[in-house]
Amino acid sequence: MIVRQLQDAEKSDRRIVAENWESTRMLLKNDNMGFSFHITTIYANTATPIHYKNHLEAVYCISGEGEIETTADGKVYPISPGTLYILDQHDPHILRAHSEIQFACVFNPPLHGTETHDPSGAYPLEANAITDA
Ligand code: 9YT
Repeated sequence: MIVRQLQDAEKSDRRIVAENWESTRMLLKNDNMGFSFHITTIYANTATPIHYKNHLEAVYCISGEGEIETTADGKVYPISPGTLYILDQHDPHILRAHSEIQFACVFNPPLHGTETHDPSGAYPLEANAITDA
């Protein structure tokens, strides 16, 4: 059994800060659960191109407003509290935040911990691991 508190994780190297977002990775590959779990904040008035070629991801909106555009077909889906979007096709997309958005995200395979987007908007499969001290 493992118990972690977001407020503690935010003060550790589990918190990763990028240009348009920050994310606290509360559960990672080295927990051996087969997925990773993150609480992610997308900064207001940003647009982020993302393409998780190596990962499947489900994203649940806790708070905030925005939209997601799937790049292949130009479809736009609104995001509001209660929305879950599921990238089951490794869909390339643009994530737009109209206000600050808080998401809960699950990745399969799990992230190691320190990944940030590469220029194509993907995460590599191998990266440095965060380990609990
Ligand atoms: C919304 C979204 O795609 N979140 C991905 C997870 C987050 N950017 C992270 O932990 O890297």
